[in-house]
Amino acid sequence: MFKQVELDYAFDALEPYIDTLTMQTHYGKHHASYTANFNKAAEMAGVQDQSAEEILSNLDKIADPAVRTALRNNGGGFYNHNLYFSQLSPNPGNVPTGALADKINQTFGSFDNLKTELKRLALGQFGSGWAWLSANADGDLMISASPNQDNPISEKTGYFPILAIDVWEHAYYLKYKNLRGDYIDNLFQVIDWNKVSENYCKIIK
Ligand code: MN3
Repeated sequence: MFKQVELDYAFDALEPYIDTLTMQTHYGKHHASYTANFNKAAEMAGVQDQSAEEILSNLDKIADPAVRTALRNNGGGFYNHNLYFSQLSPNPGNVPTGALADKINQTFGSFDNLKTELKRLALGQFGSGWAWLSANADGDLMISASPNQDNPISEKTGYFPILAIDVWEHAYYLKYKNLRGDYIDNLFQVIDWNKVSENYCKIIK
Protein backbone atom coordinates (compact mmCIF):
# COMPACT_ATOMS: atom_id res chain seq x y z
CA MET A 1 0.00 0.00 0.00
CA PHE A 2 1.53 3.29 -1.09
CA LYS A 3 1.11 6.11 1.42
CA GLN A 4 1.50 9.85 1.20
CA VAL A 5 4.56 11.11 3.03
CA GLU A 6 3.59 12.43 6.46
CA LEU A 7 4.24 16.14 6.83
CA ASP A 8 6.32 17.28 9.79
CA TYR A 9 4.88 20.80 9.43
CA ALA A 10 1.35 22.22 9.49
CA PHE A 11 -0.55 23.31 6.36
CA ASP A 12 -0.14 26.95 7.41
CA ALA A 13 3.55 26.63 8.35
CA LEU A 14 4.93 27.64 4.95
CA GLU A 15 3.06 30.97 4.87
CA PRO A 16 3.53 33.44 3.29
CA TYR A 17 5.53 31.55 0.65
CA ILE A 18 3.10 28.68 0.14
CA ASP A 19 -0.41 29.49 1.34
CA THR A 20 -2.59 27.32 3.56
CA LEU A 21 -5.40 26.74 1.05
CA THR A 22 -2.92 25.60 -1.60
CA MET A 23 -1.36 23.17 0.89
CA GLN A 24 -4.77 21.82 1.93
CA THR A 25 -5.84 21.31 -1.68
CA HIS A 26 -2.51 20.18 -3.07
CA TYR A 27 -1.64 17.63 -0.37
CA GLY A 28 -5.16 16.81 0.82
CA LYS A 29 -6.86 16.48 -2.58
CA HIS A 30 -4.45 16.27 -5.52
CA HIS A 31 -1.74 14.16 -3.89
CA ALA A 32 -4.35 12.05 -2.10
CA SER A 33 -6.05 11.25 -5.43
CA TYR A 34 -2.81 10.35 -7.19
CA THR A 35 -1.99 8.03 -4.29
CA ALA A 36 -5.41 6.32 -4.23
CA ASN A 37 -5.39 5.87 -8.01
CA PHE A 38 -1.81 4.59 -7.98
CA ASN A 39 -2.78 1.93 -5.43
CA LYS A 40 -5.71 0.85 -7.61
CA ALA A 41 -3.63 0.70 -10.79
CA ALA A 42 -0.73 -1.10 -9.06
CA GLU A 43 -3.13 -3.76 -7.85
CA MET A 44 -4.69 -4.10 -11.30
CA ALA A 45 -1.21 -4.60 -12.77
CA GLY A 46 -0.16 -6.96 -9.96
CA VAL A 47 2.86 -4.79 -9.07
CA GLN A 48 1.66 -3.56 -5.68
CA ASP A 49 4.59 -5.25 -3.89
CA GLN A 50 7.22 -3.38 -5.92
CA SER A 51 8.62 0.01 -4.97
CA ALA A 52 7.34 3.07 -6.79
CA GLU A 53 10.84 3.50 -8.30
CA GLU A 54 10.75 -0.04 -9.68
CA ILE A 55 7.29 0.43 -11.13
CA LEU A 56 8.19 3.75 -12.76
CA SER A 57 11.42 2.23 -14.16
CA ASN A 58 9.56 -0.67 -15.75
CA LEU A 59 6.41 0.83 -17.24
CA ASP A 60 7.19 -0.77 -20.61
CA LYS A 61 6.62 -4.20 -19.01
CA ILE A 62 2.94 -3.38 -18.33
CA ALA A 63 0.97 -4.94 -21.19
CA ASP A 64 -2.35 -3.11 -20.88
CA PRO A 65 -1.90 0.42 -22.26
CA ALA A 66 -4.64 1.92 -20.05
CA VAL A 67 -3.11 0.44 -16.88
CA ARG A 68 0.36 1.53 -18.04
CA THR A 69 -0.89 5.11 -18.49
CA ALA A 70 -2.61 5.03 -15.09
CA LEU A 71 0.62 3.85 -13.44
CA ARG A 72 2.71 6.45 -15.25
CA ASN A 73 0.43 9.36 -14.31
CA ASN A 74 -0.65 8.34 -10.82
CA GLY A 75 2.58 6.59 -9.84
CA GLY A 76 4.45 9.69 -10.99
CA GLY A 77 1.97 11.90 -9.14
CA PHE A 78 2.42 9.85 -5.97
CA TYR A 79 6.23 9.75 -6.13
CA ASN A 80 6.79 13.34 -7.31
CA HIS A 81 4.62 14.86 -4.59
CA ASN A 82 6.20 12.74 -1.84
CA LEU A 83 9.53 14.26 -2.86
CA TYR A 84 8.08 17.77 -3.24
CA PHE A 85 6.33 17.93 0.14
CA SER A 86 9.13 16.21 2.08
CA GLN A 87 11.77 18.73 0.88
CA LEU A 88 9.82 21.74 2.23
CA SER A 89 10.25 23.17 5.71
CA PRO A 90 9.28 26.27 7.66
CA ASN A 91 12.87 26.25 9.04
CA PRO A 92 14.88 25.24 6.02
CA GLY A 93 18.62 24.86 5.67
CA ASN A 94 19.08 27.63 3.09
CA VAL A 95 22.22 26.40 1.37
CA PRO A 96 23.57 22.99 0.37
CA THR A 97 26.38 21.59 2.49
CA GLY A 98 29.02 18.84 2.29
CA ALA A 99 29.35 16.62 -0.76
CA LEU A 100 26.29 18.11 -2.46
CA ALA A 101 27.60 21.67 -2.12
CA ASP A 102 30.93 20.66 -3.66
CA LYS A 103 29.25 18.86 -6.55
CA ILE A 104 26.92 21.80 -7.23
CA ASN A 105 29.88 24.19 -7.44
CA GLN A 106 31.77 21.79 -9.68
CA THR A 107 28.80 21.15 -12.01
CA PHE A 108 27.00 24.50 -12.15
CA GLY A 109 29.71 26.97 -11.06
CA SER A 110 27.80 28.15 -8.01
CA PHE A 111 24.64 27.60 -5.97
CA ASP A 112 23.18 30.80 -7.44
CA ASN A 113 23.79 29.53 -10.96
CA LEU A 114 22.02 26.29 -10.12
CA LYS A 115 18.98 28.20 -8.85
CA THR A 116 18.97 30.41 -11.95
CA GLU A 117 19.10 27.36 -14.23
CA LEU A 118 16.39 25.53 -12.28
CA LYS A 119 14.12 28.58 -12.48
CA ARG A 120 14.76 28.87 -16.23
CA LEU A 121 13.73 25.22 -16.73
CA ALA A 122 10.70 25.56 -14.45
CA LEU A 123 9.51 28.69 -16.28
CA GLY A 124 10.17 27.11 -19.65
CA GLN A 125 8.11 23.97 -18.99
CA PHE A 126 5.10 24.56 -21.25
CA GLY A 127 1.88 23.63 -19.44
CA SER A 128 1.88 21.24 -16.51
CA GLY A 129 5.03 19.55 -15.30
CA TRP A 130 8.11 19.63 -13.12
CA ALA A 131 11.69 20.83 -12.94
CA TRP A 132 14.27 18.61 -11.24
CA LEU A 133 17.69 18.40 -9.71
CA SER A 134 18.70 14.75 -9.98
CA ALA A 135 21.67 12.55 -9.17
CA ASN A 136 22.98 9.20 -10.38
CA ALA A 137 24.81 6.47 -8.45
CA ASP A 138 28.19 8.05 -9.37
CA GLY A 139 27.10 11.29 -7.70
CA ASP A 140 26.74 13.24 -10.96
CA LEU A 141 24.09 15.95 -10.99
CA MET A 142 21.60 16.79 -13.74
CA ILE A 143 18.86 19.38 -14.11
CA SER A 144 15.85 18.76 -16.35
CA ALA A 145 12.15 19.36 -16.81
CA SER A 146 9.34 16.88 -17.48
CA PRO A 147 5.75 17.23 -18.69
CA ASN A 148 2.74 16.02 -16.70
CA GLN A 149 3.75 13.55 -13.93
CA ASP A 150 6.77 12.15 -15.75
CA ASN A 151 10.12 12.27 -13.98
CA PRO A 152 13.76 11.26 -14.59
CA ILE A 153 12.92 7.71 -13.41
CA SER A 154 10.00 7.08 -15.79
CA GLU A 155 12.09 8.80 -18.49
CA LYS A 156 14.82 6.18 -17.89
CA THR A 157 17.62 8.72 -17.58
CA GLY A 158 19.55 6.71 -14.99
CA TYR A 159 19.12 9.65 -12.60
CA PHE A 160 16.91 9.95 -9.53
CA PRO A 161 15.35 13.28 -8.54
CA ILE A 162 16.58 14.85 -5.28
CA LEU A 163 14.72 18.17 -5.60
CA ALA A 164 11.33 18.74 -7.22
CA ILE A 165 9.71 21.95 -8.44
CA ASP A 166 6.02 21.42 -9.18
CA VAL A 167 4.86 23.84 -11.89
CA TRP A 168 1.34 22.50 -12.33
CA GLU A 169 -1.02 25.46 -11.86
CA HIS A 170 -2.57 23.66 -8.85
CA ALA A 171 0.77 24.23 -7.04
CA TYR A 172 0.56 28.03 -7.21
CA TYR A 173 -2.48 29.46 -8.95
CA LEU A 174 -4.62 30.17 -5.85
CA LYS A 175 -1.99 32.59 -4.55
CA TYR A 176 0.23 33.54 -7.49
CA LYS A 177 -2.27 33.36 -10.39
CA ASN A 178 -0.23 33.48 -13.62
CA LEU A 179 3.00 34.55 -11.89
CA ARG A 180 4.88 31.25 -12.00
CA GLY A 181 8.23 33.02 -11.57
CA ASP A 182 7.17 34.61 -8.25
CA TYR A 183 6.02 31.20 -7.01
CA ILE A 184 9.39 29.64 -7.93
CA ASP A 185 11.32 32.43 -6.18
CA ASN A 186 9.22 31.96 -3.04
CA LEU A 187 9.38 28.16 -3.17
CA PHE A 188 13.16 28.50 -2.87
CA GLN A 189 12.56 30.22 0.51
CA VAL A 190 11.11 26.99 1.96
CA ILE A 191 13.24 24.32 0.25
CA ASP A 192 15.30 22.60 2.94
CA TRP A 193 18.74 21.94 1.46
CA ASN A 194 19.56 19.64 4.38
CA LYS A 195 16.81 17.39 3.07
CA VAL A 196 18.09 17.68 -0.52
CA SER A 197 21.56 16.73 0.73
CA GLU A 198 20.07 13.70 2.50
CA ASN A 199 18.34 12.68 -0.73
CA TYR A 200 21.65 13.04 -2.58
CA CYS A 201 23.53 10.86 -0.08
CA LYS A 202 20.91 8.10 -0.39
CA ILE A 203 21.43 7.85 -4.15
CA ILE A 204 25.21 7.89 -4.46
CA LYS A 205 26.91 4.53 -4.07
MN1 MN3 B 1 1.21 19.05 -7.75
